[in-house]
Amino acid sequence: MGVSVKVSFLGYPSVGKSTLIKLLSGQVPPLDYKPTIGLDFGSLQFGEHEVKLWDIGGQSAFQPFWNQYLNGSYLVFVVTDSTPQNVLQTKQLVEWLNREHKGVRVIALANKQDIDGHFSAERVENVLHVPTYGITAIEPRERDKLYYILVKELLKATEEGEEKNGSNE
Ligand SMILES: Nc1nc2c(ncn2[C@@H]2O[C@H](COP(=O)(O)OP(=O)(O)O)[C@@H](O)[C@H]2O)c(=O)[nH]1
Ligand SMILES: [Mg+2]
Repeated sequence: MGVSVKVSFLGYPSVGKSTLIKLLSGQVPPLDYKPTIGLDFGSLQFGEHEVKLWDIGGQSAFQPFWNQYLNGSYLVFVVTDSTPQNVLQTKQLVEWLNREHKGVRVIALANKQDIDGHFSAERVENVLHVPTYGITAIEPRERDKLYYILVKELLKATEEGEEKNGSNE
């Protein structure tokens, strides 16, 4: 029987979290911006497993809830819109995650790579110090790319978990 795996998306408003989740879930992302109130969800099948996608608002007003929302995540995608200002803000989210959720695998998505003046994935990675992938969530053709990033990182998270268990024996 398949298991259910939780993957969280954390980031400031309007960086593209909901659009990324819709893209992964195979829905056509709407282009008009509808802010997510509280929490949003998506899901996809991965073999016999279900991957639950949690969309977590990064405004500091919601910060008291992050611990509860992130609890049980197998993987956390931190999303930035790749503008210099947002990349710097997002660094604080990553630092908070590293402090509060030490064990969890954190990956950055440098979204909106189609916009002029964006930071490349490499530049974002140099600021955030976590593995970073460039993506354009409004481009339906990027779905496969995002899907393979997710699969690759889920496998890595599994390997890391097994290594940790092994070293404890
Ligand atoms: N140009 C561009 N716009 C995007 C991209 N991803 C999302 N958007 C737009 O940015 C706005 C906010 O996206 P949304 O997913 O709602 O952000 P959220 O607040 O992080 O959930 C929407 O108008 C999206 O259409 C992208 O890769 N490129
Ligand atoms: Mg949203």
